[in-house]
Amino acid sequence: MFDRVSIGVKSGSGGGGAASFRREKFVPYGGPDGGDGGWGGSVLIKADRVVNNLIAFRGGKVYKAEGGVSGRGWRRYGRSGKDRILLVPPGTTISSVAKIGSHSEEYDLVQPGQQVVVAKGGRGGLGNSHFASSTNQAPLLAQKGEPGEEKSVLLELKLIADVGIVGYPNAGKSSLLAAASAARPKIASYPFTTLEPVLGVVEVGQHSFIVAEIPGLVAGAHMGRGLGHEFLRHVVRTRVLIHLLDGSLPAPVDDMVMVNGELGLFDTALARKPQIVVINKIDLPEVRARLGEIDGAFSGASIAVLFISAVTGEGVPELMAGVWKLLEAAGGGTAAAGAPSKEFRPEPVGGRVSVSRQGDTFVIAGPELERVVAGTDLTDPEARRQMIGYLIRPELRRRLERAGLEPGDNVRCGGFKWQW
Ligand SMILES: Nc1nc2c(ncn2[C@@H]2O[C@H](COP(=O)(O)OP(=O)(O)OP(=O)(O)O)[C@@H](O)[C@H]2O)c(=O)[nH]1
Ligand SMILES: [Mg+2]
Repeated sequence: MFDRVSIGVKSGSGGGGAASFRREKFVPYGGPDGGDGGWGGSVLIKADRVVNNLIAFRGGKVYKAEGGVSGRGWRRYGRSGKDRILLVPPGTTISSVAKIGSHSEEYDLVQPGQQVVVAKGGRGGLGNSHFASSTNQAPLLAQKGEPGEEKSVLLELKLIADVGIVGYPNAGKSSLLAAASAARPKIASYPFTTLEPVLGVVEVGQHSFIVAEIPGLVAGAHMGRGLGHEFLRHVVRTRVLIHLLDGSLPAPVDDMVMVNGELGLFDTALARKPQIVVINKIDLPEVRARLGEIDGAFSGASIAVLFISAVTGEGVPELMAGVWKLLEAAGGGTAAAGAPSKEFRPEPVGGRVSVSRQGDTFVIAGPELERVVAGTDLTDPEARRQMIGYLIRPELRRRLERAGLEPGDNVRCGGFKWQW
């Protein structure tokens, strides 16, 4: 199963705003009519049953959405860029790779149709009509579109199962799944027969729930021994665990402690899930002979155990009825009842402006303002004059002066530099 992959996503940049003026037959110099740029397309991830694995995302590609188109004269808006929608199987968890100092965000796509915006398209730039004022009726200023967001996201497919069967290799997990459901996992007398989680639907009366066999765990699985702990991520969403123990092994209590230790080392939440402890292979005479001894060992540890034979089916219906009771008590319905989690929010767009001194230059920094600098043709002297007027609004001017600005000093915003 290909169930964990990291991909790059990049939303489209917004289109630039236009700087243009109305031209009419008898109006030699009309008002500003530059339209705004369109929004950049966003990248979305959507759960859809048409896919059942993440193989298509192998290769670490960057998935890009289309950019917005620039605005034009006659106040014509630029067209918005098309969104890019990536389809993943229901049960996929999406997490953004944490930036230093921030938490990574996580989103669960449980039900088909659920979707999340992982990279929000950039806003379009403002056309010059927005820059008209009583003092500037022929603005040459326009704003560049906001750049798209680029990030890397981790996709992880977590099976949606209500119940996980965990235990040592060879304990009989596949046999139990086969006895209780229509699933037909491979069963063999050697360890690690099951290499990937297998699902089966179990029916108890009118009810049904999904049971997953988790590949065998051995001591040190959390350090990669045996098949490692890779599969435990599928257990995270289950609500009840069947802890299956091989009754023919010498010390079932120790085996249980070992497996629980591995669960806890993977995720402490796993160790806290309700468990039903089950001794398997009671059809074997040597096991049957020590049922009392085994029962005593577990009750010494205050643990109630059930006894079954996955081969003959003895005790299996009682076990599944008990599992259903626990599920009902846990509430929340069966399968696909994933924990709600928050949506990715696009980074807050910075309207903030800062003023700082860097050597002999005073720097005005602010994404909104810098986009106006980037969107305006500053080879035109009139546009440069207007830009200075636009940047040094009274409140910014006060801040610059407080920072020690004096006539003759250099001031810079984005790529635009001038002398005070
Ligand atoms: N006698 C007896 N043998 C059993 C029983 N359950 C499983 N076995 C045998 O134990 C061996 C392992 O069974 P599996 O069901 O493949 O065990 P598993 O836990 O899925 O093993 P892995 O997938 O390798 O971890 C097989 O030879 C089974 O026939 C049982 O109830 N009684
Ligand atoms: Mg198996």
